[in-house]
Amino acid sequence: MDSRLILALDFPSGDLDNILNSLKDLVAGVKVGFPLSLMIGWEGISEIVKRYPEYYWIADFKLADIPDVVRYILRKFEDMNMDGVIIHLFTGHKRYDSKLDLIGVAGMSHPEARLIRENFIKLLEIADLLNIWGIVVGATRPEMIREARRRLPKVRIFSPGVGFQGAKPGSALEAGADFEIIGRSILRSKDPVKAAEGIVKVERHNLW
Ligand code: BMP
Repeated sequence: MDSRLILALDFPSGDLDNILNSLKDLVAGVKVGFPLSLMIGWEGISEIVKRYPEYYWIADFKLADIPDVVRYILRKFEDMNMDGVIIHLFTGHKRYDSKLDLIGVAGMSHPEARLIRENFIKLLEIADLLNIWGIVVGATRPEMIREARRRLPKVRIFSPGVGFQGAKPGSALEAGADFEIIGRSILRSKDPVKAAEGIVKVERHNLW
């Protein structure tokens, strides 16, 4: 699928099946984390992942623990049929033998993420050493996306911070990201499909 939009399914206001059915042609993947897990539980998450295999599913719990614990969690996410998983890089990591695509946090979108920002190059180096599949870099800092792209030409870059947090749709892609992760601008809109259509149109216009 040619969409570069990943839905952050944090705060769904309507029926989950409605949302997931109606966005199939617009959204390439869905990111789930603590908000939805606390809302519908692990069983609920597991069920929607299995019900909608057409999406690329990302487990976003920003793992930052010792390797044995991370390894256990990765196995559980594999059992849930997740496709990708987001881990923190600042804890240092082994190379995990996992079927999941590992996506490391290299930069964050909120202004308070100063420590992470100050160590951005080091985090990119860790990502490189691990030969990691993907990284997260906030869309609110396009210069960081450009730097990540320059240093790691092959890594997949996922970029949150579009819409509600201020970055314009398409701007992260333009800076070199592969996907924009967007939640509230779609889910809090009166018409989520229309909102997603508008975003995809701009993203395509900028890119293709
Ligand atoms: P929204 O489009 O509603 O701002 O959602 C952004 C999503 O991306 C949230 O799920 C948030 O946890 C995640 N995210 C982020 O906003 N900034 C980061 O630096 C890293 C994230 O994972």
